[in-house]
Amino acid sequence: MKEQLAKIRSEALAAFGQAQSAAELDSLRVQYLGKKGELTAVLKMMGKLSAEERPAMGQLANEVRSALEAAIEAASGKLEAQALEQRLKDEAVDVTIPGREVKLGHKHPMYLALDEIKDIFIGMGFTVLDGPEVELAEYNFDKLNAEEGHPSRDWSDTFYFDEDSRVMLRSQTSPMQVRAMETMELPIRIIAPGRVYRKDEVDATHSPMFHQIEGLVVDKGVTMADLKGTLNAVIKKIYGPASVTRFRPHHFPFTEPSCEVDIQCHKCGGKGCPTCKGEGWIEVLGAGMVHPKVLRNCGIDPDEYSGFAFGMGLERFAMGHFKISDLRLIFENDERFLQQF
Ligand code: 2U9
Repeated sequence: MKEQLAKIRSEALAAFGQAQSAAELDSLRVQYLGKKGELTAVLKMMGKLSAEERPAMGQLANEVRSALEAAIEAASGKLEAQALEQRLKDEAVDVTIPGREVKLGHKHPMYLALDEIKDIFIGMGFTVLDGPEVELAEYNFDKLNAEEGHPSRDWSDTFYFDEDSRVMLRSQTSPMQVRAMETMELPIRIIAPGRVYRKDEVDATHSPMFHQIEGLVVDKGVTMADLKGTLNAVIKKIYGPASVTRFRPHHFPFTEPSCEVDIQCHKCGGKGCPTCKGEGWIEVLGAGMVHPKVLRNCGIDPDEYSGFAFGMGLERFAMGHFKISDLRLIFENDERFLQQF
């Protein structure tokens, strides 16, 4: 038995010293010290010894167990230290490596342009409204005096969702003004910017989705003079105090009378040049006095109230403002383009 204990001791100590991992060490512990372990098996045989042999052998067995336990403890400490060292090595951070540049974006030129225009109107007491892009034809056309058969209602011009041409992608932001007239308290001073959709082929000046900013003022005694005064003030804020405007008669179904507003070309002073395509004038807005029928359609008595409305294409404004030559650049999201703003 003495020899057996000595053999277990020397074998176990050698094995513990060579263990490569905590798991290996644990299975060695089970092999020698576990319930069915080699040392335990020897200890179980202790009962078969004579009473004289037992104390000395018992002491020896306990010494072996203590030695084994101490060796496991030492090996485990060594393995832990090795593992820590390895982790420190693997996870070492080289603080001298240059960092990766964090690229920060910024507002899209369309939104820079929109912010500029919004600020001007907010400064004049207007409220900015947002509304649905999926609209009812009732709001997009009927209430705006564009009745059945109006060319803009055609399937070739408008994105409809249903056979009956009732639900559509709005082709103008005007339905928002209808909703405002139906729900807001008078007087009203609002602008409604947002996306609109028309079945246009993509080219340098057209896109099936673009942005409009429309505005509406409704109060008692509003006249064409208010329209001209307000729009002239806005145009001078955008294009400078020296800018010259021209109001040309036009037709829209929702306004009567209607007009288009031009600014005199700032490049040639009205003589005609490539910027104004030889015209001397650049169209910037459409506008008019809200048609009495439209007021009535929206629950407002045209004998008591009147109003003016206006509209502009935001891409067109941004292209002039930032000297963008092709509308497609605005939507392509090429960083080389976007970084210029
Ligand atoms: C209501 C009543 C009247 C909105 C108006 C325009 C004139 C106009 C175009 C400019 C270029 C749209 O982006 S564009 O294609 N718009 O010229 N819009 S008056 O009139 C309204 C709107 C709503 C209830």
